[in-house]
Amino acid sequence: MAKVIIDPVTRIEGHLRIDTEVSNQRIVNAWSKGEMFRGFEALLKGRDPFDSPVITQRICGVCPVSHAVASCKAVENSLGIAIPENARLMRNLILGSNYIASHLTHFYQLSALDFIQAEAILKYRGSNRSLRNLRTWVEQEVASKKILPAAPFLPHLKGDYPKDQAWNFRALQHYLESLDIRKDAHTMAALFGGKMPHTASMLAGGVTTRLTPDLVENFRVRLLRIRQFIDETYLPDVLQAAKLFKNYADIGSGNAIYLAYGVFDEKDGPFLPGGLLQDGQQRPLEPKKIAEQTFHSYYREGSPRHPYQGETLPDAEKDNAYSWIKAPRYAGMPCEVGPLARLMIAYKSGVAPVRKRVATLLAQLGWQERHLNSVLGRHATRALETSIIAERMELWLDQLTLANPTVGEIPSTTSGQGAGLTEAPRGALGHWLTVEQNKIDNYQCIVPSTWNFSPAGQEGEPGPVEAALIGTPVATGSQGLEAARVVRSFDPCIACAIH
Ligand code: NFE
Repeated sequence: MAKVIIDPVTRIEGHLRIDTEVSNQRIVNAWSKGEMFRGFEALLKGRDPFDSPVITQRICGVCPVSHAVASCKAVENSLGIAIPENARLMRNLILGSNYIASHLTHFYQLSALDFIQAEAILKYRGSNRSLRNLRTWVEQEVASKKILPAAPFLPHLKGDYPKDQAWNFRALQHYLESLDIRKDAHTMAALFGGKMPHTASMLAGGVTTRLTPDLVENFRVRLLRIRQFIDETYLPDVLQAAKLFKNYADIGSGNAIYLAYGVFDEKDGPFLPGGLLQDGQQRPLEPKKIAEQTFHSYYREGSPRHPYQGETLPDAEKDNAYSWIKAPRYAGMPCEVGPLARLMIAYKSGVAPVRKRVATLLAQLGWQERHLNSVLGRHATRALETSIIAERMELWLDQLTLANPTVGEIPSTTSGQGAGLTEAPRGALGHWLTVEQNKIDNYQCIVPSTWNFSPAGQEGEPGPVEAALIGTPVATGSQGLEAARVVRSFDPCIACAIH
């Protein structure tokens, strides 16, 4: 049996190695390996709980806002703190801006090169050009329809890239344009968040940014521009990739057990609801069914633990371990989290804008629902969700009341236990916290990429990405491009996964 190993997996965040075994031109076994330990949970012990949104944001520079939201919610839940309406809306707007920046980066800067013939258009070897010069130069070359000489896009894995040069040029141009749009989304998060990538205004009890008309209008102008790019460029590019790579609507299918915690709080519950979707059946979320296993992870082994009882005790020499990522399970099951899971659950729950947009997407691509469970399905639902959330952000912006408070009362409670469940761009994110006399006694995070990139469980059942890799067809002499496409469709962040 041939082994194909990708180490490190590039164009992702963090340190990931993927091992595969190939037989008869199919992947028959796969191992997802988180290659680093960090230890945020250990360093939180003994700290003031109000410091935790500041500290946990540093888990990641890509999704810091979701860590801030989860952490604020965990502290608020443990100490009985209520937040005002304005704070709820501002958190939605900061988080929504972070989703836009994250999803655009994932498609254009991290994944699109899996679907673009970079060699043909980029043979340029000049190393001293700044990105801005490169952009001007690329635009001129695109306009004059010359074959481009260049890099930072090479080398990459060899494979079946499209010969359609119009697509290759256009996608590259959008790669560059998206950098400015992403910057705008980052700025929007900073307007309400104080700064980015790690916000300064989010704390347990609310958001400290002062609401002013110019702040709101500054945000609105950028949002309108971004919405145009999402709907007229990003979404059409993903649809075009789906048309060029039809086979990837059947490749990378996961175990179809979808989990979401719910996100973007509105008055009557989250805009995108939580739940478990298994065998097409939707069930309400029961957080007590969540437990982390460490059978194949480099942590001292014990029985599966709910995060309130969770511990993080590294053991680098452990037999049978192959990853620094723990293995979260829901009622013992590995679950896929992320935009696909969120939209499937919202779709089955009858969330009107989601139902309508998913139905349109399926019709545009001539897909059945089952095609969503694929490499292209993950890209398509991520792009669609970006559009749906950006549209909803206008409503949240209109609901702000400038004269009302943005921070609530902080009670004098000093002990308690609570959870902060939300959704990061990459999926279900939970922080669990126990406070004793104003000090953190235990803090555990279960992060989206921990779910998706988890190693095998107690019975040897593969983690979600491992399961999605098994069965993937590979070309003779493959360097691993097919596996990389499956892996990147989950948008890995291993810095988060091993926190
Ligand atoms: Ni580091 Fe994150 C998101 C969180 S990780 S990017 O989105 O939480 O899976």
